[in-house]
Amino acid sequence: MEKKVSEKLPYTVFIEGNIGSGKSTFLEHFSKFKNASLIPEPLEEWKNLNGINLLDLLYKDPQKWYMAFQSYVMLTQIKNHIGLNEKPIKLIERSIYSGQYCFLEQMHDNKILETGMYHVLQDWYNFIYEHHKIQCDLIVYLRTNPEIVYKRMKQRGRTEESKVTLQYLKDLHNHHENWLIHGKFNIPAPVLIIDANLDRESILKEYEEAEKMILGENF
Ligand code: TTP
Repeated sequence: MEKKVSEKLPYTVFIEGNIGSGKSTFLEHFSKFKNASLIPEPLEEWKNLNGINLLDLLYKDPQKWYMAFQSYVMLTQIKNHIGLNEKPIKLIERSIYSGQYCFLEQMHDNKILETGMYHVLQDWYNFIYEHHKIQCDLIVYLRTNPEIVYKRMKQRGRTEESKVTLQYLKDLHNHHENWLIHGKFNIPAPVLIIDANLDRESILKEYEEAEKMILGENF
């Protein structure tokens, strides 16, 4: 009997790292591999949910909007995780794990999110892990210095992020480190650390050198 596409779980890589660490550039680099599906973050959906820009509202009034924003992020991420895939490799920008272990933790630590709301979202995450197989074979951690990503973020000039401070990026960096380096939370697959502080040209060279390691036997 012919195997259904959904039964063959693709070799799946999560691309993780701070805001501005170069996750989109990383994905672009891998577009030359035709056997890989590239799944960018659904940022446009977060910026336009029936005409409403949730990302903008989040930064304008985090206390009021974080819960709605993060629930929607979670929904769009789970769709990406469980979506059908016809190619043998899947490269995904971020994952449901960084949503929980980095952003949710950060908002709770900073007291943006009330503990009751934090527990509601935690329960949703736990429910998802219990009921869906989240395939992950490798995590690529684009490791950066917060000062560098802050500069990049300012240069990129995404209007919604104009209020993001260096301190916010430092805290978010620490949450990535706690998860992926210090093992504070579940790490679902081996982690490949890439120094993503370099300029664009040098970093593309580094990605090229890491291609084989990242794609494994699918290279
Ligand atoms: P990132 O997911 O870090 O994407 P990016 O476009 O900055 O990545 P890169 O420059 O490395 O290509 O963040 C996008 C925005 O969404 C950012 O403002 C942070 C916000 N965000 C949250 O607030 N909570 C979340 O759970 C996620 C995933 C993003």
